[in-house]
Amino acid sequence: MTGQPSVGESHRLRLARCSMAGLTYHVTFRTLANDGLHSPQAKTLLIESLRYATSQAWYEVLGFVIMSNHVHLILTIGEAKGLADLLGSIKKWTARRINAASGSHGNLWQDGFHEHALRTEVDLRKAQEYVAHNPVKAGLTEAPGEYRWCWVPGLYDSYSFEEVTAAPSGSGEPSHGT
Ligand code: NI
Repeated sequence: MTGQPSVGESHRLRLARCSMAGLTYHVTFRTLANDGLHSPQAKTLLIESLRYATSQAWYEVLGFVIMSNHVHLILTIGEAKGLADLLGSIKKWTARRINAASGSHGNLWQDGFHEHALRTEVDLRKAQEYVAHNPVKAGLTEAPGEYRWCWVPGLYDSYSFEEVTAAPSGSGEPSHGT
């Protein structure tokens, strides 16, 4: 057969390549520098990459928080890409864009990432609370849900995904600092 495979066929091929589709993970990845994601611009670029990958149905985002030197991301992966592939794409794209925006060179990210599979609703809820409480533990906000760079659907989503993404693109700091 030439040309495009039928939808059903490509679906089966992808499933065969990636048996992990549909699983949910809590993923953590870190910058080399302690302030690698300090600027609002860097955080915005990271969210843009999450949004792009979501639009491509590579995964569904079930929560994230962007701290100055690391990111927590809860996601259910789709059929097109495995977890390592997905994280590789996000890290590569954001490194290029964030370096370009800040005039930096070299590695933005530490190698690899830490992943934890979430197998039950209870696991998922615990991970979502953990993510949302990161800025509180860091002393950045009083309560979960107040941090500009955190979004957990159904729990702490006073900003829509789109509103979180629509961050100031200039150099202004958000009122709560990092
Ligand atoms: Ni953390």
